[in-house]
Amino acid sequence: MSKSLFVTRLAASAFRRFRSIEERVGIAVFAAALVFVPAQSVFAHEFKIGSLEIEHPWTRATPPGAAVGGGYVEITNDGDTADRLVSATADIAGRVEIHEMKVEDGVMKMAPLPDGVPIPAKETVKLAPGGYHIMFMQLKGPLKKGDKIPGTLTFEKAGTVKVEFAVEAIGAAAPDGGGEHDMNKMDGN
Ligand SMILES: [Cu+2]
Repeated sequence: MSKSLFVTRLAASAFRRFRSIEERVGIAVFAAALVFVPAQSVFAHEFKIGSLEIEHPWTRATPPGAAVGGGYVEITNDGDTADRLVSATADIAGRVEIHEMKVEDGVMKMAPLPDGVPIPAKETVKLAPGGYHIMFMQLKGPLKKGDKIPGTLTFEKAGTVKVEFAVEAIGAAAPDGGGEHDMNKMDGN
């Protein structure tokens, strides 16, 4: 059972036992904290180069023998000039590409982006599962949960910055498993 599903069930059974609004709100806040707090306080890490803020680079653990892995990160451009993520490296990968994943004719397809990912001025661009991502290829060994993978990100204007990719669990939809789907459920959206 996933952590968020467990918390949802915990909250649901608690709701049946506690009647007052105060008690119910208290339980909901407690349950939400269990799901979301660790993603912020324990795992978040960030890097900076020029006017770019590089928020929590992460990747997923891989099973033994896997040849590829995805890299994800959030990049905020505080400057007045557009920039572009043009390449990346990682110690554990023989080759690294910048990719985009999208659905075409109902089929999920992945393609290299030869020009990289645009980072417009005053905007935040998210590399995340299902969209833009960094593709680690020719992996030299399995990515293990809890490890930090040293690497670099190179931007057209800002240059190259050293980063570390935090390895999350296999199948993590987002850092610490707090995926967008879970958030939507919690928000009721
Ligand atoms: Cu890819």
